[in-house]
Amino acid sequence: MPQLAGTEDFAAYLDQTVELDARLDGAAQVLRAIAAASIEMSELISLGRLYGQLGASRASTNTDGDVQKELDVLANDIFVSAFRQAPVAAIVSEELSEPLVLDPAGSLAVAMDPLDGSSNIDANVSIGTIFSILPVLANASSAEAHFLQPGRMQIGAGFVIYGPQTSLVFALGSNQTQIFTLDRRDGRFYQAVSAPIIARECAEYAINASNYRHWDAPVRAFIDDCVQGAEGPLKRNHNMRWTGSLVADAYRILLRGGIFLYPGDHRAGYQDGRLRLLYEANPVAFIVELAGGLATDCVRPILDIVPSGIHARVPLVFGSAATVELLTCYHGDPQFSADRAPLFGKRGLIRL
Ligand code: AFP
Repeated sequence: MPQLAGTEDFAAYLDQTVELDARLDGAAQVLRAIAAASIEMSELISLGRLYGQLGASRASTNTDGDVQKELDVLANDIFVSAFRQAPVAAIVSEELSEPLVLDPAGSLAVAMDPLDGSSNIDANVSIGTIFSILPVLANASSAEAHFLQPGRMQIGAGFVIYGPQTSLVFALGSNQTQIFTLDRRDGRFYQAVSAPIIARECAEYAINASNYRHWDAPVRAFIDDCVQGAEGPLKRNHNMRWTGSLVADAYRILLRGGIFLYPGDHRAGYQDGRLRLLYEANPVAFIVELAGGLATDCVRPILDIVPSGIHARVPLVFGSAATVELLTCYHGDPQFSADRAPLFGKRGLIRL
């Protein structure tokens, strides 16, 4: 059997991290529980239809109003069981309308999307589990109160991506983002990428372009400029990717840069976009910022936003810092055009 590729295994990384900062011990226990549950999830997902109609729709709907898939509900059950092994006081899940109280003496509150991208299950496209770890609030008036903290308060966050590799992408405390990949030969996660740094600029954007007619003018103007390529104000050709799976787009952007946009739009119910602040935008923003990128709601940093509710939606833009800042310029000045931007570099590259 060839030598295992990983240089450091997951347990050793967590032990070292907690040795350096004991306050992260609870969050490390949550991550161990997530890693164990994700192996079970990965095996189920890899069987696809052999396991049954994982992508089959149920009669029930989730908080998104989306019809729940068999695997959505199964994933929720698997991770709820896993969190009972860690000091978790309460859980918020996209699949549960209300917070679920686990151990009232627990020190942590965990928000999760147990299975993101479930519309891709039957398409054999990468899907994922997204999680956010918060400290509980002393004397909280309700289980919900723990979750109405800005994302800047997260102790840890990240996602598991079930794709060609099953990888755990996370950050703990102020430590840089890490990517650990499951080696099925021995059932352990090994460090695959340590502290990825998102390229400051990019020529690749991710957006569901079919919604063009619904976007606000600044988003249309930015995408128009990207589409104009080298002949346009950005003076460089761009590429587009849209996987329909947040974790897949986030993983790609972590490794090769880019900008992801799910803005609010004029469709009924989409004024704040589609993605959820607590268990989609905040976790992604946490690991993106610790990888040198930025995450906003087109204008404000995601991590500074105080949630209005546990299932609140938020417009989400994240990725290469200079490009995210450029998009903010389009929102700041209705007449903004990149080629007239005071910081516009000679070589057509943005100097922000
Ligand atoms: P599902 O979990 O319903 O498949 O939604 C996936 C998602 O929340 C996120 O992963 C994608 O980036 C986004 O929705 C795709 O949204 P559109 O289907 O509107 O493009």
